[in-house]
Amino acid sequence: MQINHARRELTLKVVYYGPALSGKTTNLRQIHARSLPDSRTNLMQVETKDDRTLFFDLLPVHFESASGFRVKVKMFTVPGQVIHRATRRVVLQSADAVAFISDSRKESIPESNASWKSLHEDMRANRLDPEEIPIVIQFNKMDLPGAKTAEELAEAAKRGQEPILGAVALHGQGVLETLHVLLQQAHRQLEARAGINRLLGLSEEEFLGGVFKQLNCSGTGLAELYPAPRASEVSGA
Ligand SMILES: Nc1nc2c(ncn2[C@@H]2O[C@H](COP(=O)(O)OP(=O)(O)OP(=O)(O)O)[C@@H](O)[C@H]2O)c(=O)[nH]1
Ligand SMILES: [Mg+2]
Repeated sequence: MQINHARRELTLKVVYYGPALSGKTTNLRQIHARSLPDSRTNLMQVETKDDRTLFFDLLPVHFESASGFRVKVKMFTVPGQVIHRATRRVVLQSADAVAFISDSRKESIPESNASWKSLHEDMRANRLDPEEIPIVIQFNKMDLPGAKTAEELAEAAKRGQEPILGAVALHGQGVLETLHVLLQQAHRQLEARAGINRLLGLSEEEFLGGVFKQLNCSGTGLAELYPAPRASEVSGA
């Protein structure tokens, strides 16, 4: 987290980490595709070859808090291919929260486990305490044969301390839900660490609302919490 009091700006960084081809870029693409036209920012894909991330992707979301702070949430993906380890470490620097995107097929367990281990090493190398920085796990690709079932995810969630969500990122399922839990955890951690509720007058509800009111949540588990604006509101009429 960066706070610039002079410019009244708060910047938060969340990072999508995980093994190669697990669907990190797909998550960001889906969030971008659901941005409402008035607030849509660019999805930056910095160096991509044959659809593989070579450096990082970045999707920023901005909003103004009632207390007059400009809040920026920057979502990054790391390159998952094993050879890009040094880049992953750089991208992970000063993350406020991490979404670990795993391929839920059983044959992918070895890659997922290796990536999970390397996440913890990369965090420590960046002086990020994995006990402190929130990590949310997404089991993606649940549409494919051999994927973990919802029951197996529930079992895994009981065993570990991190929140676990299932997803089919390719079809947008579970993507906004993962982001919601991720940002909720990020706010709670910043509240515990810096008291941003009192410091900046930014409650969890306002923080999440600031981001999710810019996204079309229809058809997701968040639709009731963040109903789609009426057409007249979108066009500003
Ligand atoms: N069937 C299926 N395919 C998916 C899903 N999510 C992503 N994919 C596909 O998996 C491939 C890899 O997705 P990416 O989002 O590029 O993966 P990545 O994690 O960014 O990969 P790297 O950049 O190499 O680390 C693409 O062909 C996606 O379309 C899903 O939920 N189901
Ligand atoms: Mg990628």
